[in-house]
Amino acid sequence: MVACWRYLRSSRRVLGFVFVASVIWLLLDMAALRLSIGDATSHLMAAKVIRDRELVATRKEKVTQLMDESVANQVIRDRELVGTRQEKVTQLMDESVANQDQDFDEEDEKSNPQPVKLYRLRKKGGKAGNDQQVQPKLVVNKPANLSLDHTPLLETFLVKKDSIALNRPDFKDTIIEFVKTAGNTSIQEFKEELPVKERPINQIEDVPAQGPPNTSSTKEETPIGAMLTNDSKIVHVKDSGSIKAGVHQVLSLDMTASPRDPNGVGQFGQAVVVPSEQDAQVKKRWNEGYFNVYLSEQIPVDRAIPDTRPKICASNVVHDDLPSTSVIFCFVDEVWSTLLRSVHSVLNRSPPHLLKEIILVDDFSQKAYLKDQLDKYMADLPKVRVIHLKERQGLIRARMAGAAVAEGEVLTFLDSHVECNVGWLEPLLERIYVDRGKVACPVIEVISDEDLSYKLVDNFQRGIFNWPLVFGWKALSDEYVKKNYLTAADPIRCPVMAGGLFSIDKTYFYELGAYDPGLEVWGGENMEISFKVWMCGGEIEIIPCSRVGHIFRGQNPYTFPKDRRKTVERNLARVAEVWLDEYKDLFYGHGYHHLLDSDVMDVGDLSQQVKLRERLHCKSFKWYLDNVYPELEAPLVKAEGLVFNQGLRRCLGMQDGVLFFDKCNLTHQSQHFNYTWLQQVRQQQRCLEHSFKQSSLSVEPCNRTRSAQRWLHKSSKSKLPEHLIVETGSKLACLEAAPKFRILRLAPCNADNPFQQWQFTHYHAE
Ligand code: LR7
Ligand code: MN
Repeated sequence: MVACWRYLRSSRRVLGFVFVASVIWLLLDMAALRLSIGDATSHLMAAKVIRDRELVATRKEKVTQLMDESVANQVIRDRELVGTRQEKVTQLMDESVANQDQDFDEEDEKSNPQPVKLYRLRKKGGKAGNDQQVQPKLVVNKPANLSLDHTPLLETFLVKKDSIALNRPDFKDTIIEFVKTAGNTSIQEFKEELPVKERPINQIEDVPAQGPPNTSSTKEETPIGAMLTNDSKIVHVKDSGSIKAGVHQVLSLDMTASPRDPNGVGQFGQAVVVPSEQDAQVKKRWNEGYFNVYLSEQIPVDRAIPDTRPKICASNVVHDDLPSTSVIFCFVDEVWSTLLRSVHSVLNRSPPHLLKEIILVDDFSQKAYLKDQLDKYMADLPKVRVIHLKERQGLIRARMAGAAVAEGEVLTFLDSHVECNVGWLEPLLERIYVDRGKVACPVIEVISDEDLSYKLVDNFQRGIFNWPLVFGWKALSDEYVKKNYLTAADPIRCPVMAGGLFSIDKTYFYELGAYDPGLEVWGGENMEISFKVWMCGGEIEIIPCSRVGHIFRGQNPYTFPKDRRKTVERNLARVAEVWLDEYKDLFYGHGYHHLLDSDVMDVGDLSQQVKLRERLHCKSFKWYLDNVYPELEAPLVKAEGLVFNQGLRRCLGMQDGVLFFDKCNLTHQSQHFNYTWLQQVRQQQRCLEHSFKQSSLSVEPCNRTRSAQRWLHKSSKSKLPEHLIVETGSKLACLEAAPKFRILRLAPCNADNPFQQWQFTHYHAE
């Protein structure tokens, strides 16, 4: 028993030992296992971290990319909205500011008969009130409706607006001092040009003693936008505050506000009826300009005209450091009085600091008064330069001659029989300042060719074209105006411009390759520049707050070196060839087939223009139609689908150049044809051709210049709309399915023969 006990004891010990040992082993094992697991995990973790980091990085990239895009889009939207918001804010302010302004004026007048109200825009870092440090550039007597007040509400808006101005790299140093003298509305002095330095932007400071309340201290960092963080929190994007653009209410300068001769003929733009006994004189001089030249000569060259701007325009704000402009008038044999009235209207109603010069380009006029007499007259006017071209260049190259010598930052082209209205210039320059890719056009108002009255035109008109590239005006629909909350002052995007009156950044004009110098004399250049601007990244806008009157007349009062019609058509064909891609068929198809005949028309070398379009990476004409002018009907073909013969009740087919008839089946590509704008019956690159002489038909490679491939069908001019007709001289023949042999042939046209009647599946246009 004892032995057994001993044995057990010893075996118990052993067991105990074994147990303890295995526990220790187990523990060690677990530790080792844990170590190896930990090891593996850390490897895995490391890999995961790397992957995660990569993921985060790409996500971050994507997020920032998206954010960038959305910010960029926001900036674009903001730019569009600026005008709208600006008007809305100023509209709201309108009354209160006007009242304030009035109060201020009255107070000023009582206490200070001398210039009293100083409002100064300073260089960043300039000290308020330290007048010695600031050299005045321009002293302007404040016109009655010019508010220089600086209200907190306006300030809030300004901060928002600054965010847009930040994009402009080339802010120029501008120090403008406005001095208000009660009752006097003219420009007092043009003191001194300050050297223009490169610097970020102006800071607004007010002169505390007599100036408007200093709002800069109360100005808070107003959010200019908001973004969502990853955890959906809103973060305000704030203006850095370091860069502030100065703005002012648009200058309504008008030197003719109290005209020299208020009783002058046609004064204030009023209609004049010439007494009937002077009819003969009116008639005699009419053809000099194809308007009432006799009456024009009696109207003061600096007459006043009514301020036709929408009411809200006068209180709009624009930047202080707008670019300067060279105004370019090209003319050939322009009437003396209208040319002078054009020039004076610019001098009298443009802020002098923005008007770099007026360039008159005489396109080899034949009238004697446009030589020495003109030079002498203009020599007495400030800033006017006259260039006499040595030979007739035509309007397009004359404009380029003017641009070549222009020194302003912006080119402003005007016809030579216009009258610029109050406040016309700043709104145009403002748009270019906001975005140098914008081409800004004024609203073109009407100066009557008969009574020379200045007529207000409707708002919301935009420049459009119809085929074959015919310019026209079309009002935006009420629905569109309402839907987009358009105010009467909002810029209107135009598919095309009228051509004669617009401002464009000078460097941008040259980046676009200016005008196609191959365009002759007159016409089509408005289409060229419009397509070029839109397709190569710019925009064309009408600015309703800028208004310029233009004498519209029935005929051109100058000669065309070649036939007028042919000149214009050739210019348009150049434009179509360079810019219209496959849509040029619509141009030629709408009555200009003859332009395809190289014997009749030589459009000249287009290689430079084509290269330019490639170099600028301009978008397609399809893009232009989809994005800029979607309202235009522009189906690429007139009709398409199956070609059904009424008599045979079968469809035309074509396979390997062989024509046949078959049961109609839309799924058979061999039965699909197009009826093109060039009147071809076409399947891919093959066209149905006729030989009139031999009364035969064949299938040939399509060639848009071949009249043998033209078939008249569904034409409003034709008495046989269902027929496919060929015309040779005065003879007609019709396409017929010969019932017996089911073949195609040409036969004398017969209105009642169903075998000569054809129907395409879809008609897109007549
Ligand atoms: O060989 C010429 N050389 C010139 O300098 C032929 C003309 N010109 C001058 C001419 O003296 C005038 O000042 O060019 C200017 C324009 O000629 P207009 O006034 O005879 O043209 P328009 O007003 O009948 O025609 C419009 O279309 C033209 C197409 O080439 C030009 O783009 C014009 O500038 C343009 N006018 C306008 O856009 C004003 C509004 C008319 C509308 C709609
Ligand atoms: Mn004109």
